[in-house]
Amino acid sequence: MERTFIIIKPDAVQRGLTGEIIRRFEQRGLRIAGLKFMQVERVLAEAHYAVHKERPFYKSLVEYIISGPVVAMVLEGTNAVAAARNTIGATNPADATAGSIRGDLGLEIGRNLVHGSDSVENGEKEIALWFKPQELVSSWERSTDPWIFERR
Ligand code: DAT
Ligand code: MG
Repeated sequence: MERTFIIIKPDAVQRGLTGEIIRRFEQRGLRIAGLKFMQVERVLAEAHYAVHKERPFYKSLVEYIISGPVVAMVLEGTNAVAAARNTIGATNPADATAGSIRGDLGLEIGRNLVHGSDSVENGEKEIALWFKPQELVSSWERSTDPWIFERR
C-alpha cells in the first residue's frame, strides 16, 4: 500500500483546523498509519527542508515550521502521494483550487497549512525521518476498506 507523509503546520493547529484537515483526508479514503502531536526541533525542520536550503525562503520556512506544535501523520492508500497532494492543493493558496485544503482555508504561501510528500520515494524518506517504525500501524484493516479499495 502506498504511503505519504503529512504535516498539519503550526498555523493550521493554532487556527483550530486540525480536525477539519484530518477529516478531509479520512473522507478521501486515506487510512491513518501514524499520527502524533509534537513540537518540531530545529534540526528536524532543517533536515526535512534540506532540499530548499539554498532558496531565499528557507530560513523563514524553518522558523514557520518550528513556530508552534504540529501534527505529523502517515497516510496510506491507492496513489496516496498524488491523492493527498490533490486534496492539499497548489503550493500557493492563491493558486489552489476551491475544494482543496489550501484553496478553502488559506491565502498566503508562507501560511499554507499543510505539507504533503511530492513522490513515493521522498514520502518514504520523510516517514523514516519523522517516525520510528514502532510508532506506525501499517496496513491495518478498516471495515470500510473493501468499499474504498477495489482490490486489496
Ligand atoms: P509544497 O509544500 O507544495 O510541496 P515546496 O516543496 O515547493 O511546496 O516548498 C515547500 C514550502 O516552502 C511550501 O509549502 C511553502 C514554501 N515555499 C515554496 N516556494 C516558495 C516561494 N516561492 N516563496 C515563499 N515560500 C515558498
Ligand atoms: Mg514539497
